[in-house]
Amino acid sequence: MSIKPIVLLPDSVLREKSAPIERFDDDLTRLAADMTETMYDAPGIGLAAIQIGIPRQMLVVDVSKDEDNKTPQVFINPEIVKNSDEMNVYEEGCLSIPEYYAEVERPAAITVNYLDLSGKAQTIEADGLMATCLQHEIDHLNGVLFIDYLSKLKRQMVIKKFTKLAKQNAAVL
Ligand code: K2U
Ligand code: ZN
Repeated sequence: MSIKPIVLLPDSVLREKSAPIERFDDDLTRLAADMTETMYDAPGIGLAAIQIGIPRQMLVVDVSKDEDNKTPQVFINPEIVKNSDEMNVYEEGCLSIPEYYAEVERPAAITVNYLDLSGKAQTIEADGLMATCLQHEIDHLNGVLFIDYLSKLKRQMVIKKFTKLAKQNAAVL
């Protein structure tokens, strides 16, 4: 297992659409382990493979918040098949857009079909923080970021700020 660098805005990699996973082998298991370790190190409660530069439809989530009882879950080729009419607003952040938070409205409850690490079909009914996190991560697999739900002005401000930061970091290296 190893901790991988997290891709940051404005890297265009974050806008790529991730490909479905078809091979369930040791490499996939290793990728899930690296993603899980990277997520805990950040720290975060979710991570999509694209955030470590790999455009494949895999995400890891752990909303347990219990340091001593970690329950990481792996979702492969996830598909939202049901959304509640009820909506929920949550102040979201993103490991690829560090230290920027904004309120995002999303369906409060969802049903997701996915494959587990052994390739077995699974279904989860999620609400609360799990529903928000899964929607945030599945957005990543489609090249969508939570800032895309903000006003054009706010989104442009955030992109400008992180573009400036990236240029300053490049100048130092
Ligand atoms: O995809 C990511 O960047 C991981 C996010 C997932 C997330 C975003 C918004 C709401 C829920 C989950 C990170 O975990 S951001 C850090 C964080 C931690 C706890 C609650 C909210 C955000
Ligand atoms: Zn994110």
